[in-house]
Amino acid sequence: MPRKNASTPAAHTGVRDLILVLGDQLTREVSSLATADMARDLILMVEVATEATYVRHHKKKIAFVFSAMRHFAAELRAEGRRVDYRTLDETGPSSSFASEIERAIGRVRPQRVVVTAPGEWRVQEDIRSWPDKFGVPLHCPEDDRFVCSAERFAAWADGRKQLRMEYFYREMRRLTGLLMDGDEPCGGQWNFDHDNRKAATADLFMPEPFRVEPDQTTRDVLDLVEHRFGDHFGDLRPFWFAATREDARRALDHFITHGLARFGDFQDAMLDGEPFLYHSLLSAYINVGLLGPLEVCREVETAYRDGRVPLNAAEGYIRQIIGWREYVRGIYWLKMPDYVTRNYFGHARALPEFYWTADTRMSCLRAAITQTRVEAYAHHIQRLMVTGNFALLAGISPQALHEWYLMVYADAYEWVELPNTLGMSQFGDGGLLASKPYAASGAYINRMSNYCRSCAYDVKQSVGARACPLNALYWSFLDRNRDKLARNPRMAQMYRTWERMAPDKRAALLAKAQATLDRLDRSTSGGAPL
Ligand code: FAD
Ligand code: DLZ
Ligand code: SF4
Repeated sequence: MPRKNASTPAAHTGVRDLILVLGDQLTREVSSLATADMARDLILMVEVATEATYVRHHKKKIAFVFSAMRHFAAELRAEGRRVDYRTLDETGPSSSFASEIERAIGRVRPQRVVVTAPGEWRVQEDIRSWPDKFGVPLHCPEDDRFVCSAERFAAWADGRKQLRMEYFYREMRRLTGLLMDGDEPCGGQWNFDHDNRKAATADLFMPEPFRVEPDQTTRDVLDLVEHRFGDHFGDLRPFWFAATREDARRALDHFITHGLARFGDFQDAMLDGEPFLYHSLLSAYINVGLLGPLEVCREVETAYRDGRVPLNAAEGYIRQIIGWREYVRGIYWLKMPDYVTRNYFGHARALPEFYWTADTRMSCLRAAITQTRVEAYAHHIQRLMVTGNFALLAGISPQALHEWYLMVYADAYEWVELPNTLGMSQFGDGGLLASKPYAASGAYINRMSNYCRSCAYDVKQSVGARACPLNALYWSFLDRNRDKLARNPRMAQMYRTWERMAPDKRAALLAKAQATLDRLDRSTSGGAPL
């Protein structure tokens, strides 16, 4: 952003509200802007060092957020709004939201600071301290871009023994009217998930992801990120994210035209060399506010009602957004700040080095981590059943893993990432979010992908040098957590199978698992990769 756009004190006198718009609040109708007065209020947007480094985000994530922020500020100015935008070069290497608010208050002496409630607990706590610190009243309207407010979720959760997503989702369907025929769900059924578990085959036609050529604003940001955050994880270029609402809308149209019809069938599939399959790649755009969650769902519903996509695709997609996305946010605000410390299994192993380097002989993990490094993206089943599953079986600290997921994905914000990682993927909350751990042996990955064909390990073997490491790790995970899991009715069958195994077979599996974990620990301190 050119220096001439920076605001001077003289340009912003007589300010009523100083409205701070955060990097994930890039929505024209966001609550802080909804009642803004063009003449008397000043919008503040700041690129700050702490947000880029509180975890060392993937380079592509920082570039995406900064570029989207700069484009958004330019759009607001084009509408005639007064915007004070501070680039990272202007705010400096130790800048934070608090330091920039303090400076702005000094510059323009507003009557009030206004900011839409932030998405993360840590930012909320910081903002709450500002009235005392800076002596200016604060107004923090709710973030109404979500279907379900934190209060509504708490009321729904109150008195329930189990918080099952499915029941919450039905309530959201009724509330929004999405895919409803009167009081009944379209097709007579709420959930078509059983139709959505097809494995992909390499001869399927794959849509190309929607790509945007970087404009000058994005190119400036790419140079900045390379210069300032060159040592962060991940490849910065090629960079092809949409950074404006207009381009994000085009990405949505592209997905509905080319991907949605098969989204349902192949939602859980994985294919070597195909990082995106029929996924929408919209999470980063929705999470910063370039697209509205309900806007996306309504377009998907229209595609179904027009006969362009089958019901299982539209329902499967809408469930992810008004079901899972809203549900994990509800859990986050219901359970923070303690939630982040939960560790049901007491897992404490360090994150393996290969989560950064992809240097592993396990083809499934190599593929998921390589594409994470290159694209700042992996689809849900890769996150849950490849990187998440391995960490669960190997007893990796859920907090270390949480930090990794928060760093490496372009769509990662704690409110959505933490419940998915700690709750869904690691069962760290002891079953609040998931009814059983998402733990699987190599057989699952072999069924849902073609990774095993190119792997150094043999998925059919459980012991021996070439055995797929996940197989023995799976049984040892069950064995060591018997007291925590055996009474779970959804785990009963697996425990019966384990108990029926011959004692020498069980001993061999446990010995193999221990050897794998020893090797993993040695590889983390410089030994040969697993
Ligand atoms: P699609 O497969 O096309 O799904 C459509 C949309 O549904 C997504 O864009 C997203 O908005 C929503 N969605 C789907 N699943 C979920 C879910 N479980 N929770 C919330 N929203 C969902 N999603 C994030 O947005 N940010 C994260 O930091 C994040 N971390 C995750 C960590 C783990 C361990 C796991 C298992 C999942 C995580 N997810 C996260 C959920 C999901 O993996 C991503 O939303 C999805 O992969 C994004 O890709 P997509 O847009 O192509 O999604
Ligand atoms: C993710 C992010 C990054 C990398 N940088 C900024 C920034 O410099 N300025 C900003 O306003 N927001 C940024 N964000 C998004 C914030 O981290 C996000 O708004 C908070 O975590 C609240 O959810
Ligand atoms: Fe992954 Fe095991 Fe298959 Fe290799 S054999 S790709 S480690 S599941």
